[in-house]
Amino acid sequence: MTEELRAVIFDVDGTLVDSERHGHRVAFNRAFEEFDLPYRWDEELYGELLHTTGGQRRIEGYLAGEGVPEDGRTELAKALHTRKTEILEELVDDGAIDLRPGAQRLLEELADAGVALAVGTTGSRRWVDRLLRRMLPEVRWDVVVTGDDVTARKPDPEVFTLAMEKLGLDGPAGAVVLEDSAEGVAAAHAAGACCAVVVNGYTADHELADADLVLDGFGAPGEPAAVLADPHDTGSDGILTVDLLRTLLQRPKR
Ligand code: XBP
Ligand code: MG
Repeated sequence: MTEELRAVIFDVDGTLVDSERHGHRVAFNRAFEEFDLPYRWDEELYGELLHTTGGQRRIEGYLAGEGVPEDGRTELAKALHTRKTEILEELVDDGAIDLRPGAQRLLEELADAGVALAVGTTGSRRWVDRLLRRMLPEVRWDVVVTGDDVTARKPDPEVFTLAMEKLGLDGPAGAVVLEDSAEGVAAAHAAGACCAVVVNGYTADHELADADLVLDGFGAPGEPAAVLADPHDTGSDGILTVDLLRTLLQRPKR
């Protein structure tokens, strides 16, 4: 049976935008500084910390590793994360975060093709809404699910299951998830969805053997992305298009 492509669910951090190195990481460090804490996350350390999804969880796990006593640790992580979120909003307003090349092209093509557009991120609602409004003002999102809307973060599937439910899909068969990380692929597959990956500098070495397609970007005519894995033999030329996502959806069931 041919599956119809009904919706694409986009991860935000690392997928739609290059937000981690010069956005979130900087905001976490400024919050530490303002709280007179000695912690600073350099680019390399931050790559390891990214495996803990969700900013508050990331801080709390780090504080535990630094020997901060359990009593008061959650409260400190919460306060740091609240301030970090405010700082990130300022960075968004200052234009410190870039869209990934080709993301906007694909969004426009999908909208023209009548495919529903959704966001599924573990990031916080406040900055996500602000970033989408500022950086993609033309895009009409059908559904936006953030970390504030779920009880468990990726690799738990809840964010994608909820997005598909809100999209009104009667199952994952008509949806493709676009992700950048191993945690994202695990979440998408646990939700039963097809998952294509556009890796970035932080996720190029992630374990992505389960992904349905791996490119190192969205690609553009004349500037294709590198095809790093094409397990379903789509014959991708390195440009993520609506047709490629439709082809991917016809993959054999796992
Ligand atoms: C992104 C995250 C987020 C951001 C920080 O994961 O884990 O926590 O790094 O945002 P994904 P918050 O791209 O898999 O959704 O501080 O708002 O959590
Ligand atoms: Mg991501």
